[in-house]
Amino acid sequence: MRLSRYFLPVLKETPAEAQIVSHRLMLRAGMIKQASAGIYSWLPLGYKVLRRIEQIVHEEQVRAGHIPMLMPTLQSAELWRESGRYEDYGEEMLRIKDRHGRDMLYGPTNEELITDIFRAHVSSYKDLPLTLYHIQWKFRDEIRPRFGVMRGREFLMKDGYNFDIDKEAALHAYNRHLVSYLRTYERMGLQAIPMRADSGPIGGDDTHEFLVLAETGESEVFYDSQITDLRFGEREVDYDSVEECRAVLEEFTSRYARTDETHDETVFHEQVPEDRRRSARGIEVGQIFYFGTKYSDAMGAVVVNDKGERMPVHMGSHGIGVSRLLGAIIEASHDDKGIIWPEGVTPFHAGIVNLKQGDAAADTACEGLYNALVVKGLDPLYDDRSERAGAKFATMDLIGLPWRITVGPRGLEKGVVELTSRRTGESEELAPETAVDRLVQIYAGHL
Ligand code: 5CA
Repeated sequence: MRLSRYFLPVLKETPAEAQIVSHRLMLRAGMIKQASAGIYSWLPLGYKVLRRIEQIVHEEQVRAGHIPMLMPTLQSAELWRESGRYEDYGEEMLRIKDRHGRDMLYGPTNEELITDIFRAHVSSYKDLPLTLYHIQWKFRDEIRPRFGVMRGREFLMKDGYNFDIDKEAALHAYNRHLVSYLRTYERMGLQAIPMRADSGPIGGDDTHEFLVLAETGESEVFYDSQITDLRFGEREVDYDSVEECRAVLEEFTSRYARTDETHDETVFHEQVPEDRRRSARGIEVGQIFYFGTKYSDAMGAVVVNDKGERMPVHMGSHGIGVSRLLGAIIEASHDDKGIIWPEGVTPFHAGIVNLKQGDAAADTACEGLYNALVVKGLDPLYDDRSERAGAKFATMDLIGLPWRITVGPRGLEKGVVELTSRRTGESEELAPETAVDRLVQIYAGHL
C-alpha cells in the first residue's frame, strides 16, 4: 500500500476522552472512530489488525479440530425463554421488537442458538465429539463502556461450543481449548495466564479466564510469580490425546492464579511462599467454561448413547475477546512514540520511508523494494508522501510497524538502505536485496 493513496487519519492531538494508552493510541493512529458510546467504526488500519487477529484465532481453532460456522447477531427471545436466561440476563441484553411485535435481541452470547442447532440435527453419540465456533459481533449494554475497544458495547468475540457424550469427554474439550488458547495468544506476542474465575451468567463450576497482566486491566488478580515463567512455545500437542492436553492444563493451572471473585487469602498463603505472592491487575482476553447439561437439560438437547439410552449432552463454551485483544496487545507493547506491533499481528510487515520523494534514485529504489517485498508475499506500507523525514518517522513510530526501511540518496550512493527495528530502535545498513531477505526470514513463521 502507498501511504499517499491510503486512508490513515492520524491525529496530532491526544484525544482528551481516552483514559488509557491503548485507547489513545488507537485513536491517534487512525484505527478506530467512535460511532456512539462503546460502539466503534474500524478504520482501515484497525480493521487490518482485527483481521490478522481473527485469522490467528481461526487457524488455531481449526488446528484443534473445531469447526467454523456463522450464526446471526439478532436472535429470537423464544430460545432464551426456554433456557430461562431471557429474564435473568438483565439490562446488559439489548432487547428489540420487530415490526410484528416479536421479541428479538442482539446476542450477547450464543449458547441457546447453538443448542437449538444441535438438537435439530444431532441425535446420536456417533456424531460426537463436536465443537462448533464462530467469530461474530456481540452486544452487551454495558453500564459503563470505557477504554475504547476494551469494554465496548458492540464487540467481536470468538465463541465456541463443545458437545460431548459425558463429563469426561467434555473436560477433554475444555483442556483442548486451554491448549489452543495458549498457542493463540502466544502467536500474538502475548502472555495470557489462565486463572480460576467465576462463571457469571454463563453458568457452571469449571471456568478459567485468560489474563494479560497490565496496570490498566479491569480485573484484580492474585498469583504465584512462578506462573509468569511458563511458556507454551513451539511444542506440538496432539489435540486428540487426553493425556497430552491434560498435562498442559496441569502445567499451566497447578500454581495459584485466581481473579478476585475466586481469590481465597487463606489458600493463597498456604500454597504460595511470601516472596512469590503477587497481586496485580489484568485484562481478560478469554474465558473457557464447562457447564455440563445446563442448556441441554433446559432445551432438550439429547443424544442416544451406545446402549440406546437417551442422555443430555455435556457442553462447554469458550470465548476469545477478538476486538479487546487489540487494546490488550497495545497495552502490553508500546512506548512513548506509539504502538509496537508484534510481528504476528502487525497491519503491515514493514514501512518504507523515502527520505527524498522526487529524487529519481530514491524513488526507484523504494519502488524496487516495494515490489520485491510484495513478490515475496509481504505487505509493505510505502510512505511516498512529500513530507519531511521527521514527520514520516513519527507516523511510522505511531502506527507501530515492527520494521522500517529508510531509503535516501546518501545511502544509495553507498549502495545501502537502513533497516530499523521499532522495538529496539537499532538500525543496520544493508544492500536493498539483503534487507528484503532479512524481512522474509523474520516473517517466515508468520505468513
Ligand atoms: N459464551 C461465553 C464463551 S463463548 C462467553 O460469553 N464468555 S465471556 O463472557 O467471558 O466473553 C468472552 C470474552 O469476550 C471475554 O473473555 C472478553 O475477552 C470478551 N468480552 C466480554 N465482554 C466484552 C466487552 N464488553 N468488550 C470487549 N470484549 C468483551
